[in-house]
Amino acid sequence: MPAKKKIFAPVGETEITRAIVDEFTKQFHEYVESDCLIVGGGPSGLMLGAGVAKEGKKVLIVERNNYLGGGFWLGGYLMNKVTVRGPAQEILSELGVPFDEVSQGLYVADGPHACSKLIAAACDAGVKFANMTIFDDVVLRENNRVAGVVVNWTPVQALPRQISCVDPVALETKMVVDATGHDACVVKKLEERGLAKTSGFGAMWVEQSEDLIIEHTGEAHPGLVVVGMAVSTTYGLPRMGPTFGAMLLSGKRGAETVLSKLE
Ligand code: 48H
Repeated sequence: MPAKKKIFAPVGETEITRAIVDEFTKQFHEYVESDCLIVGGGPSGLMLGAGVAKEGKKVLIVERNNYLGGGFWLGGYLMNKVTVRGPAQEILSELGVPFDEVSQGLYVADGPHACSKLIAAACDAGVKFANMTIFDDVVLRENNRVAGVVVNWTPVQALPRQISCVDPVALETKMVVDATGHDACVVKKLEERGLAKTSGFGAMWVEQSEDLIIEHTGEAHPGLVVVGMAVSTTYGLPRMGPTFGAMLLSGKRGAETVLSKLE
């Protein structure tokens, strides 16, 4: 039954499909080369991306899921209150996330609010995203410098082997960032090739782990910066459990490292 009165612009299916395909292709074409390519769109990757893109650099985040934010939506234990220890509440303030101080130096915010503000900050800074895209391998150049990543569509991985022989594609960049959390996928790929060593994250000890992560955030291999939980996995540092201050500050520290390398 036709509508009595048309409210929406007279645009049909063909134009909608072409808009998606053309705009996606235009962006993908442009971001085949970037200044900084971050693998993983969790809190550390988003913070790093926002910090680098804010300085006018071309930043792409590759994320295997269809959503961004990683573990930041939930605080822990399937409960969506996120905690940070001081001074990380200053970042929540910068992002415009409301929070309460529940005891001296311990701050709590709503996960969805904190996560969506952080995603918005990355988008506002100009970060672009390739989601449903999974890291597969590194591109190596002279002296084994990491010069890009090899990626595929995430669903390809889920296909049975006989029909999943879909070759991946490569994206070149000036700096790669491993922000893949506990998996530390990029560092582990270098380890597979005998170029790095990971130790696996250690047992929980919040009062040590967060400082250690910030201390170890930085270039782990020429062309590769490691941030967030991937730092713990790389260097065998204790885990911190359901608190996110080190993820935010590690992303911020990682952005400074990337910017200094891009100089
Ligand atoms: C593309 C990938 C791939 C891949 C993974 O897990 P995250 O939230 O990571 P961080 O380091 O920013 O934050 C960690 C925090 O959420 C956490 O879990 C804490 C603090 N735990 C403490 C503890 O003691 O356990 O995000 C990583 C992102 C996710 O979105 C993944 O989907 C994505 O990386 N990712 N993307 N290709 N191969 N692997």
